[in-house]
Amino acid sequence: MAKHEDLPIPVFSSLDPVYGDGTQLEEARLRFDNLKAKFLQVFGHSPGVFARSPGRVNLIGEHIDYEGYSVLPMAIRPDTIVAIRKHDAGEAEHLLRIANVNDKYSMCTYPADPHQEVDLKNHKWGHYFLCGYKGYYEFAKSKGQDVGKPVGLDVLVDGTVPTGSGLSSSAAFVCSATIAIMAAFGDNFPKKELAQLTCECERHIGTQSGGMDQAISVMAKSGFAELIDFNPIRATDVQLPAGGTFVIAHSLAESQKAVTAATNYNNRVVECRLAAIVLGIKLGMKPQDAIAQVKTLSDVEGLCISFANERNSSDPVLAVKELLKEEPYTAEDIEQITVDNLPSVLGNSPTSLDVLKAAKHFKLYQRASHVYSEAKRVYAFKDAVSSSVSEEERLKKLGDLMNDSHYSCSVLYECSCPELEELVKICRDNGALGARLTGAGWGGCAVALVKEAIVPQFILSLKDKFYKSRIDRGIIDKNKVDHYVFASKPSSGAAIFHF
Ligand code: NG1
Ligand code: MG
Repeated sequence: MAKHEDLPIPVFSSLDPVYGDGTQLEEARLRFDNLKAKFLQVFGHSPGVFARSPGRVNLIGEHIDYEGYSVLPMAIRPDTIVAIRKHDAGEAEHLLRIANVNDKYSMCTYPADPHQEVDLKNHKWGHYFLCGYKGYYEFAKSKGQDVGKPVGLDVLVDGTVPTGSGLSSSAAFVCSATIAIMAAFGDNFPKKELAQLTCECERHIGTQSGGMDQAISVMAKSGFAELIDFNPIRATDVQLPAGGTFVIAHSLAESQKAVTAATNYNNRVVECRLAAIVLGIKLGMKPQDAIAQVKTLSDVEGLCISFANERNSSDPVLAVKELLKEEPYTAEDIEQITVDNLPSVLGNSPTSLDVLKAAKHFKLYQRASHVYSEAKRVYAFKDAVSSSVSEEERLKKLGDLMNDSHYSCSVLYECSCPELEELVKICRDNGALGARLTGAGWGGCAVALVKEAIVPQFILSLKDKFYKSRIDRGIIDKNKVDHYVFASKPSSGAAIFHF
């Protein structure tokens, strides 16, 4: 039997295989009917095909995917649906017209040119579609496929993943866009190739992303979280203990990663890269070799472990503690070690140069300690899920690991914010076995592990202790609070619909 990740994206002619039955199916029907009607109204034609891809919540393994380490997310119900129609070669207009069912997002128009650059200085929501468009052409070309002359595309988008929430609205959009384009061209690729492709697509937006979000959005299976490995991308099913539920709660601080990349997300990617190179040199590599060969902390893990072994330990963090200094490094400090200037060390990539411009110093010790310890927690979490102790003990262990992960994100990686700290504390004070920020952080959501039996009471407590004061202050609408705090079971991955 073919492995799950080798299969193409499933193609359906009805909604129930993805949206199940009951109210969820009813809601999905309304969304698709609305998409069809609005598509006709905006473009004067019906859409040819639809693609959907879900958001995700990361249970553990934060800010380590881009360092090559495995992570453990699950897909959630909120998703993005893209309706698309490819123009015929003869049609006069060669434009990508990207509209949204939500009036907040006005139509974005681009030339139908796969080689255009994404205008990073002028961020627009439609840029995420362009990421998928460029990526599809690059991929098709690399496979030697003849996709003909670029033609116009009409596109209508309906997303229910809250933006800037750490639930990967961006990947849900990039994946559904790429898959819709692929389907409009009559193609279908294996999931693992799409996971890799969509990860590369999203980098066109200017974030030096790892591949977690796209991998889970493309490869998720209903009922399972997935352990995602990289190089090569692979997903292993993880069946969570039945007595626990994950509750997702929004801190209401929006984290606009594409806009703040130079000081937040990409800054951390650069710090990890520099930490890895410095470690490599301290562990005996020649500076020019370390610069050429070391890209991530996982690249020097072997050296760190050998160092630890000589001290009767197997923990790579020991090398970090002994070889890196706790005080932040200045650029000059690092350049003395690398014997080369930082722009050149980082290959003069434009997004890295933006980071260097914005950074005062670099916290190599803290970032490397987080990455190595978080990578271990992912495996400890996976082992705890399948261990033979009682469910009670398993849930407690999972909760403890989530709490440790949050501490590390907050103190060592500094990607939390006051609203998330408040929310995580409220979760723990009201019965959560563990709670942590999820996604990139600096705002967005927390995820809490809660015993199934107390979920309704737990959500009520959060509404009372966190959301009520925000409703009173007019920050959110009373009727929408269920969008900001909800329990979620693992949902299914991307799909194509032809009706
Ligand atoms: P969010 O914040 O959900 O977009 C981001 C990255 C992930 C991962 C996490 C941190 C993108 C598309 N996603 O997720 O790859 O690095 O942060 O663990 O950049
Ligand atoms: Mg994102």
